[in-house]
This record gives sequence, C-alpha cells and structure tokens, in this order.
Amino acid sequence: MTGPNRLRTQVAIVGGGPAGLLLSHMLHMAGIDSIVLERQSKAHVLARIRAGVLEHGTVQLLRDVGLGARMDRDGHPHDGTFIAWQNRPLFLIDTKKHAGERMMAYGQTAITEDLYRAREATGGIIFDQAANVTLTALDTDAPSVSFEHVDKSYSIKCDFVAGCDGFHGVSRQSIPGSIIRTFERVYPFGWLGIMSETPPLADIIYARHERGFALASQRSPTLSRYYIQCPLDTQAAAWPDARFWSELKARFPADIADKIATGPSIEKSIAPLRSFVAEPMCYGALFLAGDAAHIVPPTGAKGLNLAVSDVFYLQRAFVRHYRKGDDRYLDGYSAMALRRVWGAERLSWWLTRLLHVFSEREDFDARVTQDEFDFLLRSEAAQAALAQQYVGLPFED
Ligand code: FAS
Ligand code: PHB
Repeated sequence: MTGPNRLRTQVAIVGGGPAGLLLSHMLHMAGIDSIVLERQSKAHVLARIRAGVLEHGTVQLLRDVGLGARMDRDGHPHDGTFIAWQNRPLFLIDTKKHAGERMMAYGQTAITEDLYRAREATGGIIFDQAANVTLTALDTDAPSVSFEHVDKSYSIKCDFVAGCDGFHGVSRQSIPGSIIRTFERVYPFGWLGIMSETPPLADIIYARHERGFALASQRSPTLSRYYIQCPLDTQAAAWPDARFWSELKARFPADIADKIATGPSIEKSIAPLRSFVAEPMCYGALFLAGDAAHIVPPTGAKGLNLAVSDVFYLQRAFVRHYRKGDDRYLDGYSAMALRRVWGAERLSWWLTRLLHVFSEREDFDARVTQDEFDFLLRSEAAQAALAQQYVGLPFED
C-alpha cells in the first residue's frame, strides 16, 4: 500500500468559491503559493446562482487585482437601491449622495468565472472534486491537509490553512468545541428566487408589502433576478412561473409592477435566511474567511462582500508575515474581520426585520416597524447612516 502523494505549499485553501479563489489569486500576486481544494466540480461551482450586488469596496478591490475589466464592461453601476413600501413614497438608499460611492450589479457567478480564468492563466493549482478533505495538526508548527482526488490520496504540508469552504464546510468544524462560540438567528421564512431572460427594471428595488417582501434585481440588460419572501415549507414546484409573476407584481406598487417584463424562468430556487457568526475566525494555523465563518440574510446584499473583506484582511496578513516576518495582522485578523462582520450582521438583520412580514408579529411591533420606515423617510441623518452602511464601510488599515 503506497502512502499518500506528498505536496508542499505555503497556504492550503479549502474551498474554491469566491473567497478561496480570490485569496489564491491575491496571494499569487504577492508571490505566495497556495493550493485550492474544492469539493465540487468546476462546472457545479460555476452553475451556482448567488449574489448580485457589490459594495464599492469590493468593486475597487476587484479592479485593483486585475479583475475589473469584465465587471466594468458588463456590470451595472447604481446610485443605491430603492425601497417601495406599500402606500409610501418610493425611497432610495442613496449611496452616491450620502457616501459619494456607487453600488455595482454584477453576479457572483461572473466573478467566480473571472477568478477561475485568472487562476488558470497564472498556473493556479486547484483540485476540484477533492474528497474527504481533513485538516490536521492545526495547533502545531506542522499543519497539514489530506484529501483524495481521482482515486489517489494526497497530503499537503503547509504553513497555514485558509478555511474558505462555506457554511457546510469542514474548516469551522475543525476548531475545537471548547474554543469556538457561535451566534445564530434563523428567520421564519425564505426567499423564492427566479432568473429570467427578460429585460430587468432599471433599478434594484426592495418591496415591502402586507403580502410579503419582494426584490427586483438584475444580472445583465437581458437577465433579471427576482425574489419573493416565502414560507419555510415552500416547494419551488408549487410555484409555476405564472403564479410567481402574479405574486411578485402584487407586492410592488402598480406603476413599478406594470414595468416588470415576465417570461419563462431559467432557474428557480429557495434560499433559507439565517444570521450566523462563529468566533474566533482562527485556530492555530487555520484562518476562516467568508461563509465558513458567517452568514447574513441576503436582504442587505452583504454575504459576498463580507467574504471579499475577509480575504482582503487575510491576504494582507499573510503578505506581512512572509515579507516582513510581522504577524501583527495575523494575530489581529479575527478581531478585525469580526468588527466588519458584526456591522454587516446588524445591518442585514435590521433590514430583514424592517422589510419582511413576520406572521407572528403583534400589532404593536407592526406599528413600530412602520414608524421606523416613516422616520427614515423624514430624517436625512437616518438616510445617511443607512446609505453609508449599505455601500460598505471602509476597510480598516
Ligand atoms: P461559498 O459557499 O460560495 O464557497 C464555498 C466553497 O467551498 C464551495 O464551492 C463548496 O463546494 C466548497 N466546499 C464546501 N465544503 C468543502 C470541503 N469539505 N472540501 C472542499 N471544498 C468544500 N450573498 C449576497 O450578497 N447576495 C445574495 O443574493 C446571496 N444569495 C445567496 C443565495 C444562496 C442560496 C446562498 C447559499 C448564498 C447566497 N449569498 C448571497 C451568500 C453567498 O453569495 C456567499 O456570501 C458567498 O458565496 C460566500 O462565498 P464563500 O465564502 O466563498 O462561500
Ligand atoms: C441579487 O441581485 O441577487 C440581490 C440584490 C440585492 C440583495 C440580495 C440579492 O440584497
């Protein structure tokens, strides 16, 4: 019985989604080598339909690392996102006016394609369909990651492990229960989303209606993304296109609903909503980034953007370690990343509470929520505070 094939790298990255691929790309730019282990096939990863709206910081970072060309060509900049509240004036979370920055509609799928292309162009080592990934000796100076690929077993000796394997990955599970602490809130509803080859509305609009929340978004001038709040036990099969379009339109004001172009869906799926944070985001040689460490309800369009800010902090820490032997950013990574994580968790939770209908909500809470939105309509200061958080706060130095 021959032993495993032995590999060596500086940073072993578990997970080939946006966090893992972006980290590998940025480390390569800094001359630091990595190996990416992805459980699924590349086709599976690229078929995922997820996030669609980028914070200014994400847009700028993608440009800075050479991944802005297609985004700037095919993406759609926005001065913010609208809220269409039943029987209230249309409201713009005006990020341009209050933060001087714009948002960008550009799908996560396209970003992942761009990242794969960049890694393949620069000889990135990505094992897709890597099975039984196991992290060992994380609390020693000889951590390693083992896995199986095409009937062969491998063992990677590395300096560090980046856990970028999402909410259901193995990395977070590798932190001892005596050390990790989790915080969670599960919402009593989900989002039923469709993609359709129809011209989208010009703007991104959240709708708040007594029937429930809805969202009109976009991926390109010919590709629209829509969501409606739905009960947790909803089956997508119970929602033929005609029923979806009728319910979506019912939740928008008539003048907006009349502009929604309907057509056959090319994708239909249901996403549960949860707020989740694991602390700390590190253990020995293991550092977590992205959904492996935290989940936000998509109401604030923060999930992908948080993964990007984690990766920015983590690659900076690795570069400082290898170039200057300075571990200040590595030692402070978890605390710094969590400051931004909790800010995004709070905003996403607040917007989810504001914009969704909670069936068990008492009349008092419903009135308080209505007043919360009415105050937003009246207060320039409240509008500025929301816009600055929605567009994304600056990365810490
Ligand atoms: P990902 O989950 O994207 O990637 C993790 C990768 O690790 C996956 O490719 C997985 O296959 C791999 N992996 C898992 N276990 C592994 C193992 N044991 N070994 C090796 N690899 C393993 N965010 C928004 O901002 N807006 C949205 O509208 C939005 N919609 C979403 C809808 C859904 C259904 C989901 C699940 C998430 C959504 N998100 C949204 C959040 C999402 O975009 C994430 O924030 C983003 O994918 C985070 O990227 P990663 O951290 O790379 O995690
Ligand atoms: C999307 O385009 O998929 C999208 C936009 C805004 C959100 C969530 C998702 O808050």
